[in-house]
Amino acid sequence: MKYSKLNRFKKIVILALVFLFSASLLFAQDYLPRTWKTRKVDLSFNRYYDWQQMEDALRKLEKAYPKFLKLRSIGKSFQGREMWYMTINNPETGAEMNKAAMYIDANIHGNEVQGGEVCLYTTWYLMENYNYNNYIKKLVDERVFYLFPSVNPDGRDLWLHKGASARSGQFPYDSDNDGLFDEDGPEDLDGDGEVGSMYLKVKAGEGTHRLADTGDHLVMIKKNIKGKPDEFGDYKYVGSEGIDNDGDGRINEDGGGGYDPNRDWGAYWQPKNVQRGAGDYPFSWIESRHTKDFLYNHPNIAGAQAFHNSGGMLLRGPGVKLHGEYKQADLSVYDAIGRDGEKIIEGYRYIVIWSGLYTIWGGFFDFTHDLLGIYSFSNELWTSRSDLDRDKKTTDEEREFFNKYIDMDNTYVPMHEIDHPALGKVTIDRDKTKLSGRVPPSWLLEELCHRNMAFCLYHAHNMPKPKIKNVTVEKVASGLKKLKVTIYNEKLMPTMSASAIENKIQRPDILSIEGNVKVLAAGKNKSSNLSGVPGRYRRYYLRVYDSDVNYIDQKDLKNLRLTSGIPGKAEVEYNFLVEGKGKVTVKLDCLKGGKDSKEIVLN
Ligand SMILES: [Ca+2]
Ligand SMILES: [Ca+2]
Ligand SMILES: [Ca+2]
Ligand SMILES: [Ca+2]
Ligand SMILES: [Zn+2]
Repeated sequence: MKYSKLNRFKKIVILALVFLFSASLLFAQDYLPRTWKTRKVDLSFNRYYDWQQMEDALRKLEKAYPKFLKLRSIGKSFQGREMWYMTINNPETGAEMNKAAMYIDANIHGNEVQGGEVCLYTTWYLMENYNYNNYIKKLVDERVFYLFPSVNPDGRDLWLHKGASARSGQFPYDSDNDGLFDEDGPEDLDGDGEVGSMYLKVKAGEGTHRLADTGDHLVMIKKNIKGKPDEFGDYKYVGSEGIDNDGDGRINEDGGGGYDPNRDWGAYWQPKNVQRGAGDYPFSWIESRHTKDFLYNHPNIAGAQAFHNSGGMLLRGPGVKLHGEYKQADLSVYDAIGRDGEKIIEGYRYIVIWSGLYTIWGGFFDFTHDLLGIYSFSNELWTSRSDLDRDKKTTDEEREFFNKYIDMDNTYVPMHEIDHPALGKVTIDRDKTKLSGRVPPSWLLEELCHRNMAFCLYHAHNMPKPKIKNVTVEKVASGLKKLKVTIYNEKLMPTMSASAIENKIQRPDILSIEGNVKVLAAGKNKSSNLSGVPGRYRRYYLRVYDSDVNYIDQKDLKNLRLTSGIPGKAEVEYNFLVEGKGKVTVKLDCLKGGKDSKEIVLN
């Protein structure tokens, strides 16, 4: 009896435990959308990551998804930070180099941080949704992604940690031409992670600023305004937060770096008397040299995005007027993606850099488009949401309302006093934290990440993907056969951009015949369906000869060099006159569109 009582007791305990356990499972449910039901890695996207935190988050993802993700470095930044990048590739569907790749980088301007979070979000989102979403699965299976959360990690950390304005990299640079390098940068004297402006209290009339009517910040005094008396200033601006390190009487006149790393690329480059911020020669800075080497070593890259901030723009090249407009075939690709981008990212405009923004000599995409044949965009991330009545104008009232009642004054930095080591009592007024203006409020960061990722995925979705659709055999005479090979590229981008063809900077695609046969002649069928190819550009594909094929005059007809690539949204047909029998493999090898092959047997 005793035994069975104990047994019953045990049963009850076990049942209770089972009940408690399932209840705890129930309570642990996240109630996320279906696709995130099994979220493996919990990351937040309402915050920013410094370089160590970014590395930690990337490692967490790599650990959770080891089959797809590889975190590697392209080398060290000037200050010795590893320049991490994440590769997303499914090895089961082929090697990296056999697929078209999408390159995404961010933060070349050190203070333009949020593109880093977009890269992190993209990695996370693709992985978390791979098993549940066909669009994502196809992209991950058929494409490769290279994500660089910061190509200027020194600038990123300087800005996030110390608040110092860090558009530049941190290679020593004599910004004020006094023979000393980076001798006087800003100091975060009050340790709040911000660099504010310093003011001294002076006699009324001797200042540059006065207390605002609200009493909580300083405003510049107004003078010489018709019908209004001059205002009296009783606060005098003395410089940005910091001390005069070199004792030259000026405060913070030469901080870390001082050049512009996005004026360093070897296309339409100009020296600093023409282009402010340029180095002494193209690729002056170690970070851009690492990036350039990576790009040259990855000719599979067909699409590129370089994130900046701010303004809400989808920028494309050229960076300078002198370049001239892109060729029609390339324009049609940019326009299609750019215009759809305006739908994907609310409030962003598709714009050409030199005409819509400003001239950039030595900018990133004159390099990637002209010298690497990569269709390239650059998004200027974040545009204000303060136009509350949506009349396309933002008034001060709307801005104040947004800040106060929507953002809850989250970006407000109260005016305060410090004891300055040289100046005594100093008022610091920064008005707003650095995490405002050029970056979204934290609660809008995730949306920014999602929409800009969506744009990059759309860009990647449109990368070339030619397939050998058909190989047919026609008997011409005894032992002589005509092979007809049709290749279909369902995507918008051609395997070679018009610019790459013209500049001759890309190895042509190769169509080869392998087997114990001899190819006597080869050519391209004139009736190839080139409906996707703009008229101006068709002459690259069609030449007039008195035959139904354009003969190809190459020494090695078993390895045809398709010097004009395979156009977008088009079907092309190549014919081979072949002598011999047996197994024949037709292989297509495109640098920017992957590889494909088909086997047939000739008898
Ligand atoms: Ca200096
Ligand atoms: Ca400097
Ligand atoms: Ca100084
Ligand atoms: Ca200083
Ligand atoms: Zn920028």
